[in-house]
Amino acid sequence: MTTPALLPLSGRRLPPLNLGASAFPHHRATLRLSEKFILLLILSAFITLCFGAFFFLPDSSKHKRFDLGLEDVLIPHVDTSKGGKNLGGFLIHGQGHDEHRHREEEERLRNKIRADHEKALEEAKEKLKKSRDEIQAEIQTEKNKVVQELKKKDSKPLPPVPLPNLIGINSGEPADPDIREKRNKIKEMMKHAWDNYRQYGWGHNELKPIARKGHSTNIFGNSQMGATIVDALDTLYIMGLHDEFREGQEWIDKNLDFSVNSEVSVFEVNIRFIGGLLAAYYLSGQEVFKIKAVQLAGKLLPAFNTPTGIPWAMVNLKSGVGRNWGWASAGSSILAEFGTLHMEFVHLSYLTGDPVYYNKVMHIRKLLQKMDRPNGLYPNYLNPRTGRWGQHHTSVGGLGDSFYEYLLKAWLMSDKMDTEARKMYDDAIEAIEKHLIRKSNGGLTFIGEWKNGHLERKMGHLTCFAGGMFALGADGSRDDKAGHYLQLGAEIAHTCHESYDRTTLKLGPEAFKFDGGIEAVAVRQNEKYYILRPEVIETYWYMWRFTHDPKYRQWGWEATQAIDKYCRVSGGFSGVKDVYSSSPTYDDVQQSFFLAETLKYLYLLFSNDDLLPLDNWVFNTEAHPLPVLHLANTTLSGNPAYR
Ligand code: DMJ
Repeated sequence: MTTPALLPLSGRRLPPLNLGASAFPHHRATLRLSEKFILLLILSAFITLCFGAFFFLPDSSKHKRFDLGLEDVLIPHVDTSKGGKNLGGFLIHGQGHDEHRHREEEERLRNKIRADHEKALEEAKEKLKKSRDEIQAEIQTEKNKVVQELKKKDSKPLPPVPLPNLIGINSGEPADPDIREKRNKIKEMMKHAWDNYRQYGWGHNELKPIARKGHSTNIFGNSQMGATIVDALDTLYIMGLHDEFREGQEWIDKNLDFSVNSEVSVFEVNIRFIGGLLAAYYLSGQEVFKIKAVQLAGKLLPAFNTPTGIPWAMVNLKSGVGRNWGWASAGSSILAEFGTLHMEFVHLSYLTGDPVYYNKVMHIRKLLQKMDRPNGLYPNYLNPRTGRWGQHHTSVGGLGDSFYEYLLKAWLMSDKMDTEARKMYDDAIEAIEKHLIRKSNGGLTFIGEWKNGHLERKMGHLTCFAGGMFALGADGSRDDKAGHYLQLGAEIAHTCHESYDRTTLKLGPEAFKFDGGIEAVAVRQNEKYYILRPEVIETYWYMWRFTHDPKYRQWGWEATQAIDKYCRVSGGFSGVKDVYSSSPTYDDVQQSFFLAETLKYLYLLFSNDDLLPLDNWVFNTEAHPLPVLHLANTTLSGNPAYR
């Protein structure tokens, strides 16, 4: 594998990014201790044999063998008076040298070998006197020592990597006083959410703002991993809430521990924790975030140990045992989960110089590329044992969404070098447009869901992110259809705004229909909730960045006011169970993505474009900004697109 130097990122020439295995001696397989012990015994038996044989041989043979071993050895020597030839401070032994000195030297070496060997024999005999259990206990102690050593290594600083150009991380103050005021209001909402979490839920994953205590769900496993802290860090940073940021950093430094017996969602932990930690690292430059991200990533790797390399949905952080969700079609992994690792994993390889992360996600991509796709669509379910699709359901909302997003963002994040990802995105979007995107009777463009050859005319709140994605992917689109995709983005933004506007609370339902005269309205009771989700606001923000049409700020402000009016409680912010009811009930959960995404996108919507410019930053699916990597001249193994 070639390892050429990286192109300069900010006018400096960077050191080579050596991604070969030899660059990571600690990653090489080490001999297991029990094997080492057996080898030691065999070796000492062998030495005994040789040594014994040596003493039984006739004297002449001994000298001959010994001389053979020493003849070509250079022994440091400065005395040339007795006929030796001095070559640069070394004497070539055996050319007219002093016979007596030679014999003395031989004798000294013989004695040393004998003493060393007797010691080794004694040790081996002692070991053999011990019971099997005692020997095993000793092996275990040695193993523990190695584990401790590795732990120490883990907390050592990682090799320094030149940072990409980090532009626009603390600006964006709008000149217009009205916009400034709105931005300040959003910052105040962030402070309210954070302060209450700080007071009532600190260290827990999320907050119950009404019960005023910690909250968690199975995606985070059963331990307190401070999901809200990690998810919120970069929002705090860009809002200039530096004291709060420092509090979060301190907690992470002291308390965030991944050696817990806890089964977590690989996808959620990747997008919220690894994404959040990496963004916090890039923004603040604090090493602790990078170190924690890498430690955590190491804990996710066993999830990839499946017959196909498609990871399990869940992994136990301690045992490394993985499995899939019980509800997934025929034991399948989920497209939006195993397909939403690319951005973070490429950054991990970039920062550590270790190709393992990159190789895992490229393996997934290659496997997907080879598979047949019904109607050119990617089904949501893939069995990690057989490598076959599960049910033929396709969605740009739940179960599918961020897979498409990450194809586009892989291309953007590679400084548009990863053309393979762009092609996969273009192909997928063409099939989606053909089979899933329709106009309702009332003229609203919507994205439906494909279920076994049938289009369900229903769109999820989650699907609304696609408006922003189409706009983001417009530039560079196939056949130069930039205008078309920007228009498609605007239409989706409009439809999603309608789904908010047609409710009592002016907040969007979880899913809405376009059927039998129903237009952008939820029908089933269990689809009427709003859980502080970001996708609609996310699309407003992208549309604002690309068009500067004031209606996007206006729509964003409507949503801000509705959230503040109906979701704010004295203990934080809560989701509501029915957006069509004038007296809503709360679900009593302040989701971590409310701080990571919803409030961040709102804040950016009312900031100038020079805060996190899209030419330099790509947001992961949890709104964590990661810098564009200028990898033009870097070989990352396996992907010709990077060469
Ligand atoms: C977030 O965790 C991410 O945006 C994810 O991709 C799906 N949606 C939730 C919030 O709705």
